[in-house]
Amino acid sequence: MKKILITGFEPFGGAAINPALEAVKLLEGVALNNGEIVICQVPVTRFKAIDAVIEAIKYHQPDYVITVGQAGGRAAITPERVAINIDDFRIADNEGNQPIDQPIVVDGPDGYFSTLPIKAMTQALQQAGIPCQVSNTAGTFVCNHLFYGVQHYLRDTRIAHGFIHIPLLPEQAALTEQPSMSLAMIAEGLKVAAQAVIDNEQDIQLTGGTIC
Ligand code: PCA
Repeated sequence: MKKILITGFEPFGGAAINPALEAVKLLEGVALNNGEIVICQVPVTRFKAIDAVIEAIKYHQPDYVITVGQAGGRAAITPERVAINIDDFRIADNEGNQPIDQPIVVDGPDGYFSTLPIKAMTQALQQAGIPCQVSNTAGTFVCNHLFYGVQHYLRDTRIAHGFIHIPLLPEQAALTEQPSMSLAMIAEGLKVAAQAVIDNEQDIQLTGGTIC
């Protein structure tokens, strides 16, 4: 029986909700084939986000960790390929921090790849009828910060970790032309992704690149 920790960010940038937190709340205690989901809530702050997830890892002792955040403008659920060692915040975090070009870990490696089977996750969601694409950038805000920091913390362990960005909810996008996805589909997508992690020790070969 595998334990998978799925974390969700709190609202940020003045918003009232974050679909990541709403979806993760729906997944608390959900049973998978050969697995179960535990969750944790994460503040959108440069100096607290990583520690919140580390505390949850210590408490739950999971086999796998999926960190989840909102990505306005994206039309699909997007497992991230890589985290980079840079904080360059276009807006302030929830405690007013707005670093420009600061390393997340001084003298840390430039980047960490996801250690989750991102192609298998992507294919599983697509086969379930849920829009999903590999993403090759998690940005330079708190989501990338958390992805990098947790990957750094777990670098010498057997615990696999990766980050997934999700679209806005329809109610968040209602007054705009931005794409959105229902909360039910986002939650189902994260559950399918978690099952794919448990089912795929090795990743599969699937095109996930882009041409600029
Ligand atoms: N999305 C932001 C931070 C929190 C969240 O849910 C990001 O993509 O960095």
